Amino acid sequence: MIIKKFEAQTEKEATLMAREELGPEAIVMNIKTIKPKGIFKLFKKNKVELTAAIDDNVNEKKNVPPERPVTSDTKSEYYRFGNVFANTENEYTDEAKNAIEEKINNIAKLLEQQVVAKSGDTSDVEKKEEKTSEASDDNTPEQEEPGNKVVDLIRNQLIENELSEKHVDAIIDELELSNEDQPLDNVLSKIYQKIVLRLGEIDNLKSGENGPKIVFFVGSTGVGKTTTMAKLASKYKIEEKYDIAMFSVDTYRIAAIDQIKTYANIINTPMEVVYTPEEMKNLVEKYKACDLIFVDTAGRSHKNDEQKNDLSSIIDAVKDYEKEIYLVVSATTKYSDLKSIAKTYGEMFDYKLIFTKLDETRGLGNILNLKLDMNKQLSYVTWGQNVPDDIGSLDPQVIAKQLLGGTE
Ligand SMILES: Nc1nc2c(ncn2[C@@H]2O[C@H](COP(=O)(O)OP(=O)(O)OP(=O)(O)O)[C@@H](O)[C@H]2O)c(=O)[nH]1
Ligand SMILES: [Mg+2]
Repeated sequence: MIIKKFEAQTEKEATLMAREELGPEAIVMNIKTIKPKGIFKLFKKNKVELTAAIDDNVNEKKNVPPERPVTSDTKSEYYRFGNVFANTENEYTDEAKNAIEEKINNIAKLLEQQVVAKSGDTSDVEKKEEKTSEASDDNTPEQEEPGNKVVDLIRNQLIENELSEKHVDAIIDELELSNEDQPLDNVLSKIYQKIVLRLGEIDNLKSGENGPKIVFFVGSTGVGKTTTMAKLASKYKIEEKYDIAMFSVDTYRIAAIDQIKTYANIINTPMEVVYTPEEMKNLVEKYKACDLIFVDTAGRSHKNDEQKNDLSSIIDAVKDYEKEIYLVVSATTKYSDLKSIAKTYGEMFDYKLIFTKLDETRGLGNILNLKLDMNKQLSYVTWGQNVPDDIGSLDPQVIAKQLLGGTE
């Protein structure tokens, strides 16, 4: 996208100038009246400054990441963003083109808002106008400040979506852009790719190779551990036809056991309550013919040492088996808490991250923040209370697009 300002005596004249230079496709983004400044201002007429933009269609198609399969969850809110940069034979699909256009429109709208907001900021504007009028008194042409409006805009967008400034700046620095305005598509697709790469590989849960795999769901109270486990258990039992068992070590509350019993009954799968590490060992032995054994744990405060020790001893009891530990965190939790939770659990064992409640927040930057700060693999995301529908593998392309301002 090329963004240019045109100054003329009238709006019509400025529009004609923009059309002549940028062509009939140019979009008018902002028009403002410039009052003359300086000692001769009484003798001067108001001017009109028109900001126009045009998409220059410079797409760096070669840099576009390879096509990824779209998951079967296309009907859900989360996947409504589509596979934006999917391309076949280096050509954008219609869907991709529309999505890019939509994104550019959104960012163009944002830009427009910023231009309008800036014109309300009188101190800045006056300083600039003073400079302009001095310059025009001298008959020297106005010098545009060098800089990357597009990069600034994308930077703001990422920070607004709660990606830490240090990560945003690291991504932008890696682009090694010159200090000149860049085509929007070009910068967007480069930043998009950097984000996708940083989100990393996403593995789906697999069964054990030699015997059952034991899958633990751990995390703070109320983040969605039981619901997430029920979603995955249903998918693996019904869609993948796996042999599964469900355990609950959430013995703090009777209601928790009932909750998991209900899910186990619906999907017709065995369910056991585990009270001690010894029982854990014996029950895993009992269900060793299963592909997956899902283990729900009590929500616990990561600050409570006794609860942490209970959990560690349950996990230790089955150390000879293949296992996967999912730390379930809510995307709505503030970042300092997320980091402290992730750190505490990291001191006990290695884990993969599941982010829940994506439907309750717009700022998904914490997903990437946590991934980068903790160096833990991302896995699933959930976006609602429906079992088993509202879950899917995290799609880095979808998250990257949302971080860059993809619309809902
Ligand atoms: N909006 C939304 N709600 C969710 C999501 N996942 C779970 N919930 C809801 O969050 C609440 C808590 O879910 P649980 O699965 O019981 O959470 P938990 O981590 O097992 O809770 P404790 O066992 O008490 O620690 C329930 O009302 C769920 O329906 C989600 O992705 N989005
Ligand atoms: Mg629970």
